[in-house]
Amino acid sequence: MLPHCTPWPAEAAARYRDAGYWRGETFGALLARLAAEHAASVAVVAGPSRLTYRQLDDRASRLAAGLAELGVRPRDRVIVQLPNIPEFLETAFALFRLGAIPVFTLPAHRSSEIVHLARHAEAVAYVIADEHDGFDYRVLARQVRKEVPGVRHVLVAGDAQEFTPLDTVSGPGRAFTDSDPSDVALFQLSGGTTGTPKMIPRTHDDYLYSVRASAEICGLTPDSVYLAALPAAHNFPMSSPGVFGALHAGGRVVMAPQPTPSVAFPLIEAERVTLTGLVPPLALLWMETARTTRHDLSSLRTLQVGGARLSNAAAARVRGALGCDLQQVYGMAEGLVCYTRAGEPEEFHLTTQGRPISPDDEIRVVDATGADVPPGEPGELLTRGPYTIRGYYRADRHNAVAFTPDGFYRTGDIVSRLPSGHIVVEGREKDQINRGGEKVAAEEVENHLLAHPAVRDAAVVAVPDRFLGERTCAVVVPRGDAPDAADLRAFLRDRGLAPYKIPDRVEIVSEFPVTGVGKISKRELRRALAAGLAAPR
Ligand code: AMP
Ligand code: DBH
Repeated sequence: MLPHCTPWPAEAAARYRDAGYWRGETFGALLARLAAEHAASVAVVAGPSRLTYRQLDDRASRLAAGLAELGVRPRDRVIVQLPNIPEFLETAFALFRLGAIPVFTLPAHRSSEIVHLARHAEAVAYVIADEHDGFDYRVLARQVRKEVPGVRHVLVAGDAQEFTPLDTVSGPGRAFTDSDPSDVALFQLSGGTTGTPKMIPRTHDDYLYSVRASAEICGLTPDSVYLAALPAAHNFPMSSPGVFGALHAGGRVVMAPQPTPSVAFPLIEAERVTLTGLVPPLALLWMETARTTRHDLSSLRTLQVGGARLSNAAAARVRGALGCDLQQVYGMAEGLVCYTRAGEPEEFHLTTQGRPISPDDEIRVVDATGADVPPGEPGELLTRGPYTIRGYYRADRHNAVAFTPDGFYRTGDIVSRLPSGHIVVEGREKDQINRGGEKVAAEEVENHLLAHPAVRDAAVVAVPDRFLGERTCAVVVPRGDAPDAADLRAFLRDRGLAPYKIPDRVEIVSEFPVTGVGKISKRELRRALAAGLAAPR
């Protein structure tokens, strides 16, 4: 395995192979097999572009050859920051074929995240779109190149300006040595709880298992049409079953450049989409818009909702509003994914976040001392299994707290488990805000705030929100004159923080409530905010 990653113990790896979970196939080999089996079927629809499996395979091969000519080698890390455009899958599979390792970042990430990741990953290349959603990624690329000179190549889908146009990176198709299936295929990012985003190494064996099993659980076939509405780089639309799951089944992927009803609904109608996945706030928006839409959504069989807790009330409305089944999905880029499944009583779909993919997903629900709680009681979910990582990349210190000594990942989620094995997400104890599925690590934003000259101390907490579930509130103790909210937000934007991490609300206080040992009490702070912050000042 790539250095600075934590392999599974040999005993566990042998068990996962024996059980048939890890099959020794790589993503590069997968596409070649699919191209042989489904050559003339349409694999991807994105904008005006329609690619068959054979064309996708061919483009990936030529792009891989072009990247090799540029000097990108197996195991080199490449930052991929692409929206849902055809180049997304071409680039992903070109890197897999070459054996280089994509680091999938979100279109919303900015210099703060990308510079850190490029450095931490020692990336040699950065793949972007020219513009998306009003943002010019070439400006970002200039800054990344300046701050991380190791990034030798910037490849641009669209107008490249001084950089390399992605469509000129091409070489004659040739054979590549297949990667080791037990090695890292790609990096996902964690929403995390720490000052900097953590990189999640996923191997061909483990990720492909989660993709294949997800496609089976979701009943995907060559007739399935999956709409990628959320950014395809995110673990949910990538693998649960997502774009890779749809391809694995020989189905069709439709890439929506935006997840809004005005973009997605016409695509559902035109392409007869059967499955898509959304975060709860988008599911609410779709249900609202569907009432008056003139678009025919009747092809949609299942709406998956995940990333944040869907309220039971909203869950109950999905079938009536969209005329399809609801499937709840509770997952994490670190591994474990739970689904409600077709054929289960309706109640499970409406009130639980599903049960794990694998019979070999080990689940513990524990109290603060690490002891198992009685069945049905809430506690923190710990998990270990055939597609859950044993460590973040180059993060020894954090790994020592994020994993138990025997290799369980501490999710930081508070759940209860039903006798059926279904999991209900009750809350969270990690220091993170789940802003409608977008995860914000409090510490990361706090560190940026602390860099402001007028900020003495800062705490970022969640405040309840009807639409997003939670929003972020930055509570600040000033040094002298209090900075105003607009100034603080502009300061964070200038530091290159992703827009979804910019605090929705800013409150100034003279001091923080503290716990018995003198730490900031976020619990008290949340309570005070709910009470209008009249309390401890
Ligand atoms: P990440 O580790 O950044 O991939 O984010 C995964 C986290 O998202 C989980 O640990 C949960 O906190 C949250 N999450 C994902 N799906 C759901 C869901 N269906 N309900 C509640 N929380 C969820
Ligand atoms: O929130 C997530 O990270 C998530 C949600 C649903 C996920 O990674 C997944 C499914 O695979």
